[in-house]
Amino acid sequence: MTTEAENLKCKSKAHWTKGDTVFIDSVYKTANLPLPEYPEIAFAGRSNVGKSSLVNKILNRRKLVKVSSVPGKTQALNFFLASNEVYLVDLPGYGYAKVPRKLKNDWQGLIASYLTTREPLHCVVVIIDIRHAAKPQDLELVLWLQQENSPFCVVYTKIDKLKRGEQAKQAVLLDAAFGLKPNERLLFSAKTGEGTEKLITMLDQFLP
Ligand SMILES: Nc1nc2c(ncn2[C@@H]2O[C@H](COP(=O)(O)OP(=O)(O)OP(=O)(O)O)[C@@H](O)[C@H]2O)c(=O)[nH]1
Ligand SMILES: [Mg+2]
Repeated sequence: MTTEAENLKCKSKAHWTKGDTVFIDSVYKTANLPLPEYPEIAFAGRSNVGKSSLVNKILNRRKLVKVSSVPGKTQALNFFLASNEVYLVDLPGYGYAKVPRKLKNDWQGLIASYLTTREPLHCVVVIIDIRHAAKPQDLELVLWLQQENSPFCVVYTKIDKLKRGEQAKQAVLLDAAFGLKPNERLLFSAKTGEGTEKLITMLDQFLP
C-alpha cells in the first residue's frame, strides 16, 4: 500500500524519467502493437535527425536506444516503458532516399496507421534539425497534426552545431515555415543536453 506522501512523490514532475526503463518490443506490423495500457509519447522525424539520441537523453540513458552511424537504423516502432508509467515510442525515420521503395511504403503505412488510430497516443514529438530549411515531409507531418488537432510539439535539435545567433535566426525561420508559436517548440541538443529539462516539462503537460 502506498502512503499519501509516497503518492505525491511519485506524481512529482517528470517522475516517469527517473525510474527504470524497459525495452518492450520492436513492432513491424500494426497488428503487433502492445496492448494500450499506458499513455504514449511518440518521437517522429527524418532519418538521422536524432530521435533515438533524444529519447536516450530524456531518460538519461546513453545506450538504451540504438543510435545510428548510418541513417535508417530504426526500422520498427520501438516501444520503451518508462518507470512503469509511459510508453516512449521511437518511430522509424522518414525521408531516407536509399531505402527500397517497398520497404519505404511499409514504413510509411505503419507510421501513418499508428499516428491516426492509436488511442493512447498523447503527444507526437516532431524532431527537426535546426540547421536545415523545412523539408516537405516535415511540413506535411506538422500540417497534418495541426489539421487533425492531434497533440504534438516540435523540437529543433542539434543546436550545438550552430552559434547562438544562428540558432535564434533559424528558429524564427522554421517557426514561420511550420506556423508554430514559440510555446509549441523548443531548442535541444542531445550532445550537450541543453533543453532536456524544458522538454521533459513540456512532455509532462501532455500526460494525464
Ligand atoms: N551534434 C549532435 N549530434 C547529434 C545530436 N542528436 C543526434 N546526433 C547524432 O546524429 C546521428 C543520428 O542520431 P540518431 O539518434 O540515431 O538519429 P535517428 O533519428 O534515431 O536516426 P534513424 O533511427 O536512422 O532514423 C548520430 O550520429 C548521433 O550521434 C545532437 O543533438 N547533436
Ligand atoms: Mg533511430
